[in-house]
Amino acid sequence: MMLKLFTLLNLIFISLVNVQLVEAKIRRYKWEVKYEYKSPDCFRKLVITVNGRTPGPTILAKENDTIVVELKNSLLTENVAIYWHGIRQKGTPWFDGTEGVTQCPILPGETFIYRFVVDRPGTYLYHAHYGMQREAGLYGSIRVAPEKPEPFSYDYDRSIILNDWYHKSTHEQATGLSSIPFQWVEEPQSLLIQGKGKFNCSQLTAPSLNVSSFCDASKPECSPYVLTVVPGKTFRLRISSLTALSALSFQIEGHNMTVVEADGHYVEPFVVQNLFIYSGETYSVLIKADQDPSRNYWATTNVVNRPPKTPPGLAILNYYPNNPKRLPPTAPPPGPYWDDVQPRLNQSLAIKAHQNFTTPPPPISDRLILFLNTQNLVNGYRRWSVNNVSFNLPNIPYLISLKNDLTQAFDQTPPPNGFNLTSYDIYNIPENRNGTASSAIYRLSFNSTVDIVLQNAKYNENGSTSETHPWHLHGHDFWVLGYGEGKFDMYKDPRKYNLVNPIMKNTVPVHPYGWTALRFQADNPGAWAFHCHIESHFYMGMGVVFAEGIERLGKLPSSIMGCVGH
Ligand SMILES: *[C@@H]1O[C@H](CO)[C@@H](O)[C@H](O)[C@H]1NC(C)=O
Ligand SMILES: *[C@@H]1O[C@H](CO)[C@@H](O)[C@H](O)[C@H]1NC(C)=O
Ligand SMILES: *[C@@H]1O[C@H](CO)[C@@H](O)[C@H](O)[C@H]1NC(C)=O
Ligand SMILES: *[C@@H]1O[C@H](CO)[C@@H](O)[C@H](O)[C@H]1NC(C)=O
Ligand SMILES: *[C@@H]1O[C@H](CO)[C@@H](O)[C@H](O)[C@H]1NC(C)=O
Ligand SMILES: *[C@@H]1O[C@H](CO)[C@@H](O)[C@H](O)[C@H]1NC(C)=O
Ligand SMILES: *[C@@H]1O[C@H](CO)[C@@H](O)[C@H](O)[C@H]1NC(C)=O
Ligand SMILES: *[C@@H]1O[C@H](CO)[C@@H](O)[C@H](O)[C@H]1NC(C)=O
Ligand SMILES: *[C@@H]1O[C@H](CO)[C@@H](O)[C@H](O)[C@H]1NC(C)=O
Ligand SMILES: *[C@@H]1O[C@H](CO)[C@@H](O)[C@H](O)[C@H]1NC(C)=O
Ligand SMILES: *[C@@H]1O[C@H](CO)[C@@H](O)[C@H](O)[C@H]1NC(C)=O
Ligand SMILES: [Cu+2]
Repeated sequence: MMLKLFTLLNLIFISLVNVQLVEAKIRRYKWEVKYEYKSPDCFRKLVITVNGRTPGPTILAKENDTIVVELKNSLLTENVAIYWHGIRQKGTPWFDGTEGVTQCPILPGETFIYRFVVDRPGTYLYHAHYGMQREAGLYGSIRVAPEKPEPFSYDYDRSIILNDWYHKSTHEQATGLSSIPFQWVEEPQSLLIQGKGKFNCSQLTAPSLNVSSFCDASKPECSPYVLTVVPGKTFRLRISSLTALSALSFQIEGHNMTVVEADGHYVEPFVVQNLFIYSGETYSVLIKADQDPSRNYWATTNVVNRPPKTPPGLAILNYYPNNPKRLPPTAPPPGPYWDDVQPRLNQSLAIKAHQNFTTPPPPISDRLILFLNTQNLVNGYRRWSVNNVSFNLPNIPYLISLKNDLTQAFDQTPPPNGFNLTSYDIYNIPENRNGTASSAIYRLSFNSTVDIVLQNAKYNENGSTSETHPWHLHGHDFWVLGYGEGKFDMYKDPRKYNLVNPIMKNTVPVHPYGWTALRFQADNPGAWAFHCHIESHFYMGMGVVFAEGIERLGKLPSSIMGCVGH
């Protein structure tokens, strides 16, 4: 009875919160970031929390509100920076939160104030952007309510972040990735749904270990996430992924999902049983609670693209007023076959801008940049590269060195604008795998229209497939002009671009042995990272930086310059 009452109150409370959103214009948050022992998947380890929680608090705002986050770094011996994923930071490029690109790190004990406008409705995220801290647990949701009516309706609104989870610390992982011999992070131990998973503690038995002291499946903390629905009602689920590595599918037993939003843009609705989702993406789906209300159902997430060694993540879709803890009577539905690229490509192709919310791209672009994704050896270290160049962050953040003409701060040679694909075999790795590393950046003419084509290839001698890379752009949304299989043909393929109703996104997958074409307007003065959203890949150099319109920027706030000598 108590549980039922609690659930009902919870539903009422959420409705009240939604109503309250209408008035305030400045939303202030005081956050303290620190390490704490937590057991998100029953295994106890040090995680980074925001105000004691992981995922951190959800930011609820209305279109054009100003968000002010006063962030105290209580990590004791570690820097931090928080990135506002999907927020374009028009006029405030210094509050993007990307350490090394837009700001100096926030030192232990320091308080830093982020202040920015959420100028579009939609589903966004925040997460650490320093080292590999994101996967230590520093992440959460941003939900921006619209001023205008949306092209769909629903009764309740929920945010669910999917994640994968490692038991090793990020420091141990980073050390392995930057060692000779290279030590890969391997597959994650668990999948988390809204911060909750279940690792099988029995796998840890060893005579000398008291496993229950650090892995305890009976902890309420790692009970499955419960999504309570009211029969007959329609729920908007804002599903996002912040995985460190995994590409995921998400499904709800017995319920189809209608996709209505992607990365803050309304989608021409389409129905899926499995939603494929890559790290850095956000979607809204609608589900109707129209199944047998006398039982509960599974919500599951599975690894795709890599041979799954991680068990599925499980949550419970609870039909009110059933007991939310009652397990569904059926076995969780299996995920799609991990190595089947076709349905994933199909989903990518199915995502189009909603007919009433279409902003067509400029018909032609001013510049085409081709990025070939490869794994290289740089002085014997294994690195990810584009066009044979692996990215190194400089000591002084680009925004500061660009604004102050500190030409010594990073490599001034322009990086390669493309790669000769004619002579490159994407299905084999080259005999000479050596590459170089550089901190050079791409300077874009202000307000020019830029096309990017990302080309995938086989990545190492053991990989049977090439890997899906979700590329994420800071400071802009891009139009997704097309996806293709095989090698991009610079003369033929652009004729097939969708220039009519392409979706705009900030994160997009590049499928195995395929290419993805994007277009964006370089209209946001600042320095912006564009990188693979897989945590270890970006750490290994899979990214670039674009700079545009720096001369249009006013004085930079001194708060971002803590690492620069005066
Ligand atoms: C929010 O701000 C943007 C950019 O200034 C503007 O285009 C938009 O119309 C504003 N929205 C509302 C509801 O005022
Ligand atoms: C799209 O716009 C048309 C014309 O204004 C309107 O009739 C229709 O209801 C709209 N569709 C949706 C789904 O909002
Ligand atoms: C947990 O692991 C143990 C030991 O490997 C195994 O016997 C058991 O079947 C596993 N349980 C589940 C639910 O997978
Ligand atoms: C194992 O750890 C649990 C939980 O910390 C504790 O209650 C129990 O006494 C320990 N058992 C032994 C044999 O040390
Ligand atoms: C889900 O969609 C599939 C394919 O369109 C359809 O066969 C199935 O009946 C639908 N299931 C429900 C519960 O609506
Ligand atoms: C993918 O889409 C194509 C064309 O629409 C269709 O023929 C095919 O059956 C789809 N494949 C899958 C696996 O969904
Ligand atoms: C690749 O670089 C290594 C040094 O890291 C060097 O020993 C080797 O000769 C290079 N290979 C080729 C083919 O240039
Ligand atoms: C690309 O490589 C091909 C084959 O090696 C060569 O014929 C062509 O001239 C190269 N193109 C450019 C622009 O260098
Ligand atoms: C990549 O760069 C390395 C080092 O400069 C060079 O040896 C190699 O030939 C380049 N590879 C390709 C495919 O251009
Ligand atoms: C950028 O270019 C577009 C046309 O492509 C124009 O409408 C817009 O005013 C320009 N913006 C700025 C800030 O110059
Ligand atoms: C490929 O596999 C072999 C044998 O397992 C291993 O020694 C080697 O390091 C692997 N190479 C890469 C690039 O993963
Ligand atoms: Cu990647």
